[in-house]
Amino acid sequence: MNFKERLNALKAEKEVLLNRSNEIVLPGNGIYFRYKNPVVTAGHVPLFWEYDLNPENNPFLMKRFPINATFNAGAIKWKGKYLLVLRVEGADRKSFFAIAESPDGISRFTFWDHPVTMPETGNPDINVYDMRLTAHEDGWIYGIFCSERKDPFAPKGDESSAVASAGIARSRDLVNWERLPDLVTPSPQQRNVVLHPEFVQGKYLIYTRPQDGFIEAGSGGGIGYGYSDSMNPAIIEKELILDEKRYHTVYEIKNGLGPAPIKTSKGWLHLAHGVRNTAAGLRYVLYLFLTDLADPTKILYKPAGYFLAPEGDERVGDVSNVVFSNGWIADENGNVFIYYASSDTRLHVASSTVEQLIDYAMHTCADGFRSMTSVKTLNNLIDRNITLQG
Ligand code: M1P
Repeated sequence: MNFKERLNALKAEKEVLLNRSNEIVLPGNGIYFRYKNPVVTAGHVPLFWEYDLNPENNPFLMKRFPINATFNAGAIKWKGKYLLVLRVEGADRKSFFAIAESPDGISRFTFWDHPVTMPETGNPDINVYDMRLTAHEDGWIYGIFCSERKDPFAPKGDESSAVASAGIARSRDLVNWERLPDLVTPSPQQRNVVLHPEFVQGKYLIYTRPQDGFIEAGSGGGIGYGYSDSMNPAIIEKELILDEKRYHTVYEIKNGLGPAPIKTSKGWLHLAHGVRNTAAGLRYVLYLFLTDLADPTKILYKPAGYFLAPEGDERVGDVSNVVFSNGWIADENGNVFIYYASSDTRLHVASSTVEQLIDYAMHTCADGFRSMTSVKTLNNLIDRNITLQG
């Protein structure tokens, strides 16, 4: 194939992928529906990102900037479109943010021409990822993300120890971003930091995930929170724990909040990820809980176990056995699109409604933390169903 023939073939292939519809997978579990196809993959990036399209510079039509993966996306409905701020990772392992939009939230996601140019602070980020978007009542759209830098105290020869902090930026149009100072907290490292959309007692409520080291949450007890008078700079003086890690649960090793919570008539819906250890390595699943409307730091309902776990092809990727979510969109009609990535490789959607998610949160049994309590819960259900059948 010559240059022109290959380019035409690549264009045709891209056209098919970008215009592909998506299909609900029936019958579902009553809580949400999965979809047949991932919504964004590395294949979705424009050809003019990966290739130099000038035959004089690139006679073999080689990829000059290969993209490795597109995953962990913040999400927002913006001017009638469903927008994702994806973590795009190049073959060089660096992540950056790029926006893809869709007319219906489940298919035809198309990247904007340019990725986000995120300004740096005086201490440049080495890697940025996992943006949580919050349209705050102060009028700004905030993007809080992980900023990773080399650990300045790493011993000579240690080229992997890193420090994770919460980078903060804000925008009014999602194109121009103002970078603010990184979040300051009592904990040495932070990841999975999320801004609550409303003021609480006149302050910014910020959910945190204190951690001792880059990978290990260590003594960081779970999903935390604190208050800041301002976002410029955002300073939390006292960090408290909202949802702690616990032995023999799906979040025994670590957990972290997903997207900003959704306000409902019954409370704030939260989606989070939990991590447990297995002989095959860490396993990441999603779980859900509901907090008090007046006091979003008080958990009212928390179903036992996971809400969504990796299935089928989702189990395999660059970091296998992982699902991760940092974006969801609640539509005006009550539909909810939950964007989750699988195995740090590609992004999927699941759809539900606020009504179903509240029902799930309020009427699914809480964890009894022992096999015996699980058996009691199951027997209770069986007996009620047998009675029903007469
Ligand atoms: O590889 C799984 C996930 O690991 C990290 O999440 P956490 O801080 O909870 O361990 C993040 O690097 C995330 O991007 C990644 O998906």
